Amino acid sequence: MRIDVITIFPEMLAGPLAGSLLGKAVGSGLLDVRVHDLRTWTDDPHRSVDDEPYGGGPGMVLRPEPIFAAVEALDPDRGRVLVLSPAGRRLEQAFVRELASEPHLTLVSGRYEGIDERVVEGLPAEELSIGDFVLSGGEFAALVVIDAVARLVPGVIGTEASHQRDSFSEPDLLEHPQYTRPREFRGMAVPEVLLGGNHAEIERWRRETARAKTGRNRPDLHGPAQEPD
Ligand code: JFT
Repeated sequence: MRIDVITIFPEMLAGPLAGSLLGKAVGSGLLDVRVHDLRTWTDDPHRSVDDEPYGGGPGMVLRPEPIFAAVEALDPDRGRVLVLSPAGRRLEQAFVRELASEPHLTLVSGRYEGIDERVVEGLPAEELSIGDFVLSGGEFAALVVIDAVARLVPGVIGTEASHQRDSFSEPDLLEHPQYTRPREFRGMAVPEVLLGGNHAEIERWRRETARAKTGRNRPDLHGPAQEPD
C-alpha cells in the first residue's frame, strides 16, 4: 500500500515512521509512505503557504494553490485524498478498515487555523478527524491514521489472530485485562484462573472481565448480545 503525506513539517513524521511496527512495514516494502514538504510547491520567493482569513479573525489559513499543486504533482492515480481536520468525519475502526483496503491514499496535513475550504471542494478531498479533541495541527492525526491503517495491511502484523481479538474488532466490547510475570507484584496476584490450563474457564473469565471493564470505562458501548451460560 502507498501513502503520500503533504505537510509543512515533514520532520514531525520522520521519527515515528522509522520506529517500531511502522518502520518495519516501511522497511519491508509492504508499506510505501512518502512525505512531501508543502513548501516545495510555493511559487513566491518567501515560500509562503498561508495567508490571512477572509472575513477577519485570528491566525492564518493555508492557501489553496500550493496544496493543489502538491496533490496534482503526485501520481494522477493518487487514491482517496484525505484532509485532516477537527471538522472531519470521525475515524473509527470501520473507517480504518475501509481505508486499509485501498491501494493508495493521500493525506493532507495542515496547521494554523485550517485549510482553505476550496481544497476539500475542488480536489476533491474528504475531511477526516481522529477524534473529538483539539490538536494544533494535522501531523499527529496523520500519524494516527497511518498507524491504524498500516497494521491492517496483510503481513504487517504477524498473525491474523492478533487483530481478531482487538477492541473494536468485536465492535462493542473492550479487551480483557492482560497479565505477565511475575505471579505476584507488590502484593497484587495474577488471577488464579489464568495460571491453570482450563481454556474454557479462561475464556469465560476473559469475557466477563471484558464486559465489566466495558461497562465501567465505556458505558456508551452496549456490549455484545449476552449469551446464556
Ligand atoms: C487540527 C485536528 C484533528 C484531526 C488539522 C489544521 C489546523 C488546528 C486547529 C484546531 C482547532 C480548530 C484548527 C488542525 C486538526 C483533531 C487537524 C488541523 N488545525 N481549527 N485537531 N483535532 N482531532 N484530525 Cl489544518
